[in-house]
Amino acid sequence: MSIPEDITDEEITITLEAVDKSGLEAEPFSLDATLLSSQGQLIIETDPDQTQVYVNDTLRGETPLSLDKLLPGTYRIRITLEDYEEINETITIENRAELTRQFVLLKLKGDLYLESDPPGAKIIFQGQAKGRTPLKIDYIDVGTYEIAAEKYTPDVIYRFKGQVEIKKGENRMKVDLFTTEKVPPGMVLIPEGEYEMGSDGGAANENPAHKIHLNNYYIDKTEVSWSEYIKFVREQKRPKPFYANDQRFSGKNRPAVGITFKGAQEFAKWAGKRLPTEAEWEKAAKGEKGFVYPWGDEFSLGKANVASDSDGHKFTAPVNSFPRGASPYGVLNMAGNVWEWCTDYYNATYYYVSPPRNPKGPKNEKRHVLRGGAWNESRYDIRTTRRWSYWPDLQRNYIGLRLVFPPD
Ligand SMILES: [Ca+2]
Repeated sequence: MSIPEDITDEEITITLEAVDKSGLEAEPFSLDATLLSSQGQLIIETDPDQTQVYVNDTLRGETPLSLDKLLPGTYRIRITLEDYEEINETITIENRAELTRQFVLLKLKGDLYLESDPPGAKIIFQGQAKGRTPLKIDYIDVGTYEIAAEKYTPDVIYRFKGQVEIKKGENRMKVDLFTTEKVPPGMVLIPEGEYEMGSDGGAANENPAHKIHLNNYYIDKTEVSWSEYIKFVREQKRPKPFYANDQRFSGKNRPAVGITFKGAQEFAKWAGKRLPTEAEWEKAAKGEKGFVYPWGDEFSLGKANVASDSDGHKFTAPVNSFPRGASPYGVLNMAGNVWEWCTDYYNATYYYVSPPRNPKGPKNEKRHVLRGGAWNESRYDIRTTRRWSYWPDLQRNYIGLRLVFPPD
């Protein structure tokens, strides 16, 4: 008998029967023989799966893949997946071997070179700040990414938002900072960076001193004056605030007082700005060196409006007074004159749990933060780290506000 050469099954069974030719009755007997083919099996698994597997340049399917009935020999295996490094491997299949091979595919990488017009823009790649242009970001998985850029100058904010596709190797992108926002007049840029908030001395609620990183923002150089606030009141047809008619506090260039927290927020919205966070307020007041008073570490009469007539003001002073008491950024009356609303809720121990970047205050408290002291306070209460708080709906003649930009 012959066995066909193209057997493809793993085994075949041949039955042989013997016949006695002598004519005598004899017990027939049979013999079972099993012929095993010499084919092997190769199982290919990959991470990630659904890769395409070529065997000797012929596409055989996607992983996980079982290649059966391979004759013994050497095979060229190529594994491909878009955006991944290709794998090329030679695999030898032995007689009747059952072989499982696993492969990990590596993502293709690219480098991104960024420039911008104007240069010096902060790049935010997938939500993370990466540095300033010109900038190189190394070894990025190929793919499409969100990219944003911003540049703050004293008068204008430049912004960009878009996507970048990273291909293998070198990628170049010129970011056109096409969206511009004009900074409202009378505001000062507080540059992005770290400062020390709070104090290890002072009152318990000022503890501990801790490092805070803030993004760029602008803050009003002066407290909001009656002339600005009355404009808002007229435009919105609101009742005129009580103290606007009180001679002790009235006058176009004096700070608006008796403003509730809600009133302050509504004014801010109308002005296209917002109230500062407590952290923003304090940095603008004390500078990167962390002065006790906006102008330095020593109190001195004549640099702020406090509870003393010898500074020239029994009640509120004009918002542009005391230029010698300006903070390192040139912000006026951060000590004395009026307490200023901050957007944060107040919690005496918040500094122990505050996040290190752009903190926004605790949640679910009742009072809001006030900072800076007022015309009726002592030198202790006008320190840059001094914290106070108030219920949001009360109107007091020693509470006013100043605002920051941009609103979000
Ligand atoms: Ca005074």
